[in-house]
Amino acid sequence: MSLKEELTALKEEALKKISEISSSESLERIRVEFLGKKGKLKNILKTLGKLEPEQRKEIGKLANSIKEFIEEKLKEKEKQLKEKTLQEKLEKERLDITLPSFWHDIGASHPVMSTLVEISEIFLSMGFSIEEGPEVEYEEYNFDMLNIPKDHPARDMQDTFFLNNGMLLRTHTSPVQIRTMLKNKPPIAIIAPGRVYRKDADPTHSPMFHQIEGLMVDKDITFKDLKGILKIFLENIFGKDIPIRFRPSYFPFTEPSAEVDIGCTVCGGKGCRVCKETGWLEILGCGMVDPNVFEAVGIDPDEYSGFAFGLGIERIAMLRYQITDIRILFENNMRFNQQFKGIR
Ligand code: 2NL
Repeated sequence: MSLKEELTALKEEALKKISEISSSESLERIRVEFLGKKGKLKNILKTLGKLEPEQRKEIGKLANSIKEFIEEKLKEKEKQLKEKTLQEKLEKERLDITLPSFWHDIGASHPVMSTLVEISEIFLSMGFSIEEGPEVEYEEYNFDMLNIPKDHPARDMQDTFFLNNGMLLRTHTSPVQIRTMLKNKPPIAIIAPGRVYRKDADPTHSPMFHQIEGLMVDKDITFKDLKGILKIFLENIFGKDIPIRFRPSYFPFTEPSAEVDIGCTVCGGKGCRVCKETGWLEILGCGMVDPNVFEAVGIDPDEYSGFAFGLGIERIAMLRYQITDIRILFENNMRFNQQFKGIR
């Protein structure tokens, strides 16, 4: 056999063997068999030196192209093998995502949140909209513009969380109403629900609690509007026959101001521990927006009037669900939260 014939036969043999490869180990073995230092190609070329220069050049060229051809085929095979291995792996590790998962607890809405949502829905049904604002506030928005004097005890270090940048954690959601009045012209009818912060901690006070404040501003809003709206609200949440009374009170940001009581839901007005034998429960504070507040936000108090009110959500939730210690609301014990699932 001539060298040329030997090379062509080698090419055929390699092609056949490569096509039969089924693993990366045998691929490596075949590579060494044909292209290795002591491989078949090298073996054939041993006698190359005995040839005429002209022939040597020709055979050399042929040998080179066969080497490249085999390398190319090996590379192709390697790619096929990798693809095959991946497919096998994917097939073997297939996940059935339709299988049911492990059993786990189903959550329940927190009593404070279900109370907040229920109160919000009553006001939304009367045409109020919801406004929100930041919990870190300016002293101006939280106190000054609400006509709360610089020496007012509520500003005291003992009551307010002051931050070292001159700001504070809002002590009520009133700054949301201030921001709304700065931003929008009357008519305004909004509620502002959210977290508020005061340095207070005992069975009925938590340093973080939730409030809803309400504000209505337009021409000719009167105390009658305030009474009517609050009556609808209280009857919706505590029942159509709930006794309601307005008591004169004082807030720096309203004039006149009132506190609103309902007949004790525990004893029905006879007197008990919860109502401290008075037969009444304090539910919210309210009043007509003080002219100084209107002036601070650029609303003309001779042209417009309005009412505002504020209530603590935890207090209402505690009355509704007969909870006596506020702190249990913030333990986030699932067995506690589960008890109020679906209770209205
Ligand atoms: C309470 C009393 C109240 C307000 C909050 C308010 C807001 C603006 C102007 C005037 Cl921007 N008033 N809010 C008014 C009266 C009472 O809250 O006992 N809250 C728990």
